[in-house]
Amino acid sequence: MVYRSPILNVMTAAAHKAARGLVRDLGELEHLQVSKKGPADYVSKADRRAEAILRTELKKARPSYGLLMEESGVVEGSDISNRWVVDPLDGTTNFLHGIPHFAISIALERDGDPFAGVIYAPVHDEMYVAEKGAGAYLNGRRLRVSARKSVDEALFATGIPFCGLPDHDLFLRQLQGVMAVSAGVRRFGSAALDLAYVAAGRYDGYWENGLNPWDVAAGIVLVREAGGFVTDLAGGRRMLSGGGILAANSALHPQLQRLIGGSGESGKAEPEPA
Ligand code: 2AM
Ligand code: CA
Repeated sequence: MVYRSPILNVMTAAAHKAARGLVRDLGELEHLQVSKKGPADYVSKADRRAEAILRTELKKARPSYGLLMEESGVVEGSDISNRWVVDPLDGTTNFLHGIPHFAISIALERDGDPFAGVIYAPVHDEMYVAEKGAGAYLNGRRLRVSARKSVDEALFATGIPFCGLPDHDLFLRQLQGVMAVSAGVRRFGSAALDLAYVAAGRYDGYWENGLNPWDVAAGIVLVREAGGFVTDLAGGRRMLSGGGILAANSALHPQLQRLIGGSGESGKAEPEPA
C-alpha cells in the first residue's frame, strides 16, 4: 500500500500548486515573451512567485511552523521543533535556459534533523516523497538505492562550481579521482534531483561541495529512506551547514569518499548510519 501521511499531503499539495506557476512561466520564457529587463529578471520573479505560493500554503496548513526559504530567509514560527526548509526552484540555471530539469524541494525539519522531504519535478511529473521511518516513493512506487558495489560500474552525479563560487581546483581534483575509475560522471544542475535520483537508484552516488540547507534537506530524507548513506564530504553530519554532501549506497559511499579525497575507506570513518 502506498504510504501518504497528513504531512506529506500538505507538502505535495503545496508543491503541485507552486509547480503550475513555474510550468506556465517556463512556457512564457521559451516563447521569449519575457520582460524587457531580460530572462534572468523574469526567472527570479518566477522563483519568488513560487516561493510565495509555498509559503502561503505551508503557513495555512501548519500556522505554528517556521520556515527557511531560499529567497525570504528565516521566517520564525512559535513551534520550536518544526520548520519547513524550502527551495522553490532548484535548478535555476536550467530553468533560465529552458532546460526542463528543475524541481521544487520542500523539507520538514524536526528538532534540527530532516524528517520529511518532497521533491517535485513538474515537467516530468515526478513526485518524490519520503518520511522518516516510512520509506521513499516516486509517484507511489517504493524506492531503493542502487545495489551496485563496484566503482567501475557506477554512475555518479556532481555539481560543478561556476564563476563566483570558490573551490574550482578542489573540484577538479575530486573529478579527476572519480572519472578515472567510474562508469561516468553527470552534472545535471539540480542538487535536489541529484539526491532524488540517488534514492531512485538511477545514480549510484552523488557529491557536491558547499550548497545550502534548502538544496539538500528534502533529498537527505529521500536517500536515507531509500536505504542509502548521506554524510558531508568528511563523513560527518555537516550537510546542512556547508560541509558539502556525499550520498550513495553503503558499499559505494566509502569508496566515493576516498576517491574525492574525503578519507573514506582508507581513512578513519565508516559512514554514519542513516
Ligand atoms: P539553485 O538552482 O536553487 O540555485 C547545482 O550545482 C546546484 O547548486 C543547484 O542545486 C543550485 O541551486 C545550487 N547553487 C546555485 N548557486 C549556488 C551558489 N551560489 N552557492 C551554492 N549553491 C548554489
Ligand atoms: Ca537550490
